[in-house]
Amino acid sequence: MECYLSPQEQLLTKTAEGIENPLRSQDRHIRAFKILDKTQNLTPKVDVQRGKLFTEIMKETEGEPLVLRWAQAMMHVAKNIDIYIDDDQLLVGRAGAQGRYGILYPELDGDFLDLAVKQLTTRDVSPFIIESEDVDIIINEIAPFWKGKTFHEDLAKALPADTLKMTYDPKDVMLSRYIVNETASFRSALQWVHDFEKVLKIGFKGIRNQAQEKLDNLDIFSPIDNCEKKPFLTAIITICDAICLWAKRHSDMAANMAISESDPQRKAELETIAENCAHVPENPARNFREAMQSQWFTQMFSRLEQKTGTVISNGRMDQYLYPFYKADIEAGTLNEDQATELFECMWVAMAQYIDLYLSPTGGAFNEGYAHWEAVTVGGQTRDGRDASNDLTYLILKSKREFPLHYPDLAARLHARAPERYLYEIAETIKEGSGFPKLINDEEIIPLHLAKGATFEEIYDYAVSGCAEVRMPNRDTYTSGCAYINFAAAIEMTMYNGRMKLHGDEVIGLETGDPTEFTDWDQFWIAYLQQQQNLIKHAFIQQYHIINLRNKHFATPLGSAMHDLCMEHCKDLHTPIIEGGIDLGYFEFIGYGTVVDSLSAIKKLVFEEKKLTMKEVIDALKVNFKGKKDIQAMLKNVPCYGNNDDYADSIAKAIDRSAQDYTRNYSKELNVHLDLRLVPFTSHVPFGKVVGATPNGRVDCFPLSDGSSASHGADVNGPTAVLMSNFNSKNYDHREHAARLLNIKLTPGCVKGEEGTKKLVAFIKTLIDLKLWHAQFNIINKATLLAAQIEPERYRNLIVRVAGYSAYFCDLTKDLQDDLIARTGHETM
Ligand code: 8X3
Repeated sequence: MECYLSPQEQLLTKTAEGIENPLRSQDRHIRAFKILDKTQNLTPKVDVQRGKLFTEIMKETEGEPLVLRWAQAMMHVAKNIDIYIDDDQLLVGRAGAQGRYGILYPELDGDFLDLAVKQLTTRDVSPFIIESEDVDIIINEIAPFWKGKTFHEDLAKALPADTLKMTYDPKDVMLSRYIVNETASFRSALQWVHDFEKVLKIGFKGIRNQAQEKLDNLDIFSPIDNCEKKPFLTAIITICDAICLWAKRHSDMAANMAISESDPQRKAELETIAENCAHVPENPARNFREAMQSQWFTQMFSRLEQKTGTVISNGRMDQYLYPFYKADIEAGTLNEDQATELFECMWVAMAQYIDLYLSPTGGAFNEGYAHWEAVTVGGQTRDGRDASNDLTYLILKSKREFPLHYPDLAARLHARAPERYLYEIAETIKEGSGFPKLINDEEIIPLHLAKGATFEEIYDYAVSGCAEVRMPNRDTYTSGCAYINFAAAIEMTMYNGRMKLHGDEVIGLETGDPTEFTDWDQFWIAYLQQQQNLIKHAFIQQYHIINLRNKHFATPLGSAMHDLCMEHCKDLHTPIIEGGIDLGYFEFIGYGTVVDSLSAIKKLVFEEKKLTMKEVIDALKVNFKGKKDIQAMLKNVPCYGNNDDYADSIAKAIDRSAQDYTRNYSKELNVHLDLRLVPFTSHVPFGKVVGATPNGRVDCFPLSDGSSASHGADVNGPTAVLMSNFNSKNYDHREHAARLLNIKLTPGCVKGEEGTKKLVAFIKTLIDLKLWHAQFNIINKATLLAAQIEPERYRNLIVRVAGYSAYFCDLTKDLQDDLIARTGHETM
């Protein structure tokens, strides 16, 4: 059979044959390709400077208000960190060394530093290079200060024993159990989008002036004003000065380089860089180039300030940059190609910052050097009109033409999205590297209105993470959330509170010996009790995380850009900020695995009585060895992902029960702690701790991901997958958030104009069904298998992983196999 290749596959094939990509020589792309060629395949380096400089001030300032210490530390960083102006680059500002690099945030989980310096260079997941003198700095100057002071250690101490044993190995809290997995200790906040528009409009000078005015008007007799507001406002002034100083250092450097530059073109570029960096981000941007530079400085200084999940997202770039773009185009000072070149300079700079995880668990959650600074395009304006514009299309085009896994492009969808927009999205998806991901206004807007947002705020949302969204001046920071292994709840139901991996240790609830259950209801109730118990421990974790968080983290830069923080003089890490909405989550991992397992038990054991419970358990215990007939029967039941009401109604009931829990208990934590189905790559390590499951899945195999079907279980085509997602949602509840949906199609399935039309129709169905998110891998299985055998030839193959894309060859074999095992639909 003919194997039709996606444009990405065609390009890889041609490159391997020595045929050059013609786009490389086009004016708008030459520069970015040059930078990319120099950096793309480098193993990332650890840069210790941020960790070292930050620690120096933290040592000196113990006892002072945290927000002030943080701002002082950032001033120290701004003054002393090495700065760079890379060859060919038009945008400047790096958080670390040249090439691909990661930086240290020892305040989070620096207790892993000793381990990390030993393992980083050789670990399977996302290895890093680290120089021996930097190892010395870590061991002698950074790690000793943080011992006993990190957030991770404090959290482990705070957790009650029964929650601890779900979270970490009680004997060694460095080891995660992957049952109820906290993620807060490897990110100080989940993810974020700054109000970049504010920076472009008033500059940090404007924000500083606001803080100064407030400071001047404090009540000198008020203890709150003295003890809380004064340090906060002083920190805001310090951080505004720090970022401006850092930018000015770049300006001086560019001006000096220009003096000695002999190439007239580069000399002029350096002079422009010097001029731009002298003006922004301190002042309002005067043109498109300055707006891009201002945004990029803000983004990178924010990276230096702290680890905000893996993501400081770029927000709605096609909206806040558009006035600058339009004015420059009309004035004739910018053309489309120059704007494209600037965007691509940003994309290649973005790709060089790698989110470095010290803890092995953090690494396992984020395979493939994951980070995904989403750029949001499209959607609706603040007053509900279609928002697409020339920049929307320019960014989509850059994504089709420039082969890179950054930025993580997110396209907002809505019921009145123009045909051209949907068509260009479909064409971009067909390119095959997983962009853009689709985010649906029709689900997100009403849901956030129900959670308290105004129309104006939520119409202006931006994508912040894999699939999450933020309202930059209404949302408040959200802690990293708990990832719950619900396939473990199935095991606990099968083994009366125990898990195969942990032998006789009672980990869950002793809900009874299932071989004694006489009807489905007994089994179902036992499962729900296990599910509820795991959620309970997630909420207990979250309680402690919320209470500990602002003792460990402050974000003066993030707070400076947030209206509510500035109004109330409170750091963004404050648990409750008046007027804010704290949208937190707990994560359901293994949805498809659980639904199909329950479906198999219900049908085969209790309804059709083709198997006894003992036969199922015996087969699971031996990992189906010699029991292939039973495994086949277990797989051959109604499964989630096929628009089959039998399975989908189980899925809906599980979803409802989890939402009922949060409906009852979120309020007392003052956050919306909602049900979410977004796994990153956690379904792989979570699978490793779960033995064979009643859906026929073997020991340690990855769980199903997000709200996708189990591997190979979806046999009725991709629209049936959408329908199962729709069927299983409880639209009368508001206690849910993102569902990440991976769809894998063969390139032949969407071939040609006909294929584009089919894909547009598919997207329209998704909008109609009010599904939150979907993303695509358009690839042949043969390509993935070939890339495993000949990685050098496929070094630049990009695949959609979780809420991000990555180089296939940067993934572990387990994750590669997981991607290969997902159903690749051949027809739509
Ligand atoms: C990606 C996953 O947990 O950072 O969005 O939100 S998380």
